Amino acid sequence: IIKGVIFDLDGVIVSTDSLHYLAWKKIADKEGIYFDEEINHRLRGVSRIESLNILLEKANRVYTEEEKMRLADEKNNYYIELLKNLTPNDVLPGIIKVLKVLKEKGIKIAIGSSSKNAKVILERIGLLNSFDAISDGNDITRSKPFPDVFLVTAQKLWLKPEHCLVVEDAVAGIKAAKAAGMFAAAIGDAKKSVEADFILDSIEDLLRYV
Ligand code: B16
Ligand code: MG
Repeated sequence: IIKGVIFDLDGVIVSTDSLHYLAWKKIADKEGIYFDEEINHRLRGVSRIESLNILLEKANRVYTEEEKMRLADEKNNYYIELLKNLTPNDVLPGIIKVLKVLKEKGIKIAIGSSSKNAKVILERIGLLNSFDAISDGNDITRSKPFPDVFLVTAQKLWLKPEHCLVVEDAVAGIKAAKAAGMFAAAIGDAKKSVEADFILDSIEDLLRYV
């Protein structure tokens, strides 16, 4: 029995995944490093610094820790600039309806994101006060595929992991949900995950499972 649904943010509630791509692409181009959409899928759900490490796999030299910190900061500054253009119109289709139905059914709703910018994003899209709990990259040190962000969220909801269902667009996020002992529903890129309990062709499909 599902008592709480934990939503990933980037790629599930709002398409900030495409903004992450633009910001990383700018860094890659400046550094002369090959980067494409395929590599970008691997950055879904993982932390900023781990994302940079994946991007640097294609670099032809070694970067110092100091250089890495500078590049990660630079990327985040571009990304924050891009976030300023977000409005409530950027909430992905079907989300508002699904949140409303879940609330009506008495199911708790939460955000479990790896992003340190999660609250800024939720504020911009007008959903900061819509959830029973929000956990993000500031609550944890190990990001997805570790289960930490979802376990913290379940605690904030006062729910056991086995009563929670996670909605994710990242393969790393599905792994994290399963490692947390929760149900996992995959949408978008995560549909290729073999670990997901449910595959969603659209977010409304979620309502079949709760
Ligand atoms: P930031 P999610 C994740 O958010 C993104 O999918 C991932 O691409 C990003 O690297 C990570 O947040 C960290 O984001 O640089 O803003 O702290 O999908 O877990 O909501
Ligand atoms: Mg995501």
